[in-house]
Amino acid sequence: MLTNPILSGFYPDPSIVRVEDDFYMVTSSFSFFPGVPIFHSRDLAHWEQIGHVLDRESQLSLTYEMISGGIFAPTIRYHEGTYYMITTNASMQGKNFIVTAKDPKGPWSELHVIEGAVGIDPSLFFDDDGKVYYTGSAGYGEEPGVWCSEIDLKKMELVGERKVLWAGALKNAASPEGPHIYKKDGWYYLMISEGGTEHYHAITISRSKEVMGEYEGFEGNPILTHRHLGKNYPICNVGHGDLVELKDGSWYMVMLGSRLMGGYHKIMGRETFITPVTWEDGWPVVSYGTGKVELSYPSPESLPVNGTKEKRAVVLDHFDGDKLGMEWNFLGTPYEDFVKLQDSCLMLKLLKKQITPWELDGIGTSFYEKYLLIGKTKECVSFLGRRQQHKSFEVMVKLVFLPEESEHAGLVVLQNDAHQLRLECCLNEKGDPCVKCVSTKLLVKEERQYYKEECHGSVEVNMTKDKPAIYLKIKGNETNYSFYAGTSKEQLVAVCENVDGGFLGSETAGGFVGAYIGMFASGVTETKEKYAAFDWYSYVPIEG
Ligand code: 6LW
Repeated sequence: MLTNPILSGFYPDPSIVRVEDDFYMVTSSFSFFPGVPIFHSRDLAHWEQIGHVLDRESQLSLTYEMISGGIFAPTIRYHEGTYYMITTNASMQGKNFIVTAKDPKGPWSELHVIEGAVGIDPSLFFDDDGKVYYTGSAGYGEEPGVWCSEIDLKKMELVGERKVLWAGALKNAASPEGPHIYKKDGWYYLMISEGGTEHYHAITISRSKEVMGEYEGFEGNPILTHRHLGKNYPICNVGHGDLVELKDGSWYMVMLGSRLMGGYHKIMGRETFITPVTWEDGWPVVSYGTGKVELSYPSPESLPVNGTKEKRAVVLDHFDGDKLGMEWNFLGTPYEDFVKLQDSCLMLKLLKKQITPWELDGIGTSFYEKYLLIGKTKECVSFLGRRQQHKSFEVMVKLVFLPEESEHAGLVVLQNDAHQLRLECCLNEKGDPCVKCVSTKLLVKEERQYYKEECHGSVEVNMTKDKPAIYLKIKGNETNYSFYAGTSKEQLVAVCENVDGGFLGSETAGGFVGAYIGMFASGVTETKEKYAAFDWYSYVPIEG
């Protein structure tokens, strides 16, 4: 059975390739590090992460100024023994680059920046005559449309003129982007997305006898959208897809979509879904007979069902090894050594920079002004998190930390710097250790942004000074988040229950990412080095 989403949680803009019996898929990663997670499957149902394409500073240099900057939609392709991944780093003046590997597990090469390649969403097409083509979306300030140019992969440079191929199916289509070219039965098919990556997202297609055009749009466009299904339909935003042909000649499409939680709330952001594709009269029919992304499909007949990965596996990390598991992400490139694995604990250094907005500082800054701050600093935030992947889950940690003045450590449900729910260990007004539940929200007044912090509950905790251990637990159920703490794992007390986390959805918070449940630490540590120790972290999926 193919059960959707095939990658739950924040995994947008999927791109897929088949190499003999193996399928590989990559997704966007924005300002999280390492970048571009890569997955493997043999049955299209079970996907196992095999690494990250961008796993070192020389490939990926990011700061935490803008979570939705960084790495946009990647494309993965394979040709004659080499894997190619091409993408945009929005935080590197929007440069488009290629990295290559002989083994998709890595190591991947250093960046080959493609000079003159404007816009986002680059893709590669290998034609039968040995020529290779680059497609991408229009550059900043240009007429919307997708363009194409031949590319020389030995020199890693564009060849000849670039030509606009298609501007989408609708007249004045919004955001024609995410192009991929495929060849089938003597036709070149150009599949793109339009309508913007939110509710009106759609996938459309055109075809041509020549790779550089003229492309003729399909009269039956769009071939996939959920925009007409209403805002109560449980899967929305469907778009940005990539096609794959199986050995037996059947076709599938992977695409992004968002599952709604507790109303029109997209807390987990954009996830990866799959549908079968059939061809009729030379054009694709997506999800034959229903025309929309279903929650499940029969497994492809020609593929062995050999996956083992349990979709609702409990994750319990004791931080015993000397390397972090692949599910963990930093926010920005970890320039400083603020994270270490020591004595079977994850040690997070208390850094001065907090995970809440520091530039807005309650005064107000426009989105654009904030964008200009990208790359201005290399300061890190002390954060390590994994994605929220289920509508209902429980996360628990054991934290060893005795807070002093201005010091905080704990758990955070993070959509971005200004949309968070935190369960944090700190000092209360009396100067005693306590655990607080605090929300950070962004408010917009007269086009200026302000952020607001609110305490939803606080409990005092009696920690022993020599071994100050505390258990923190967050329970999420749709938009309700509940927070618990205690010095004994068996006797946790409620700090506050059923806090409305609807504001964490990307429809309110904006941006391209999805919720993380992370650990963090901050404090003024100019004179001393202090760490918060996380002994273990468990993530228990409950539903969805
Ligand atoms: C991506 C664009 C889009 O580059 O959103 O869904 C942008 N589509 O194609 C960021 O994910």
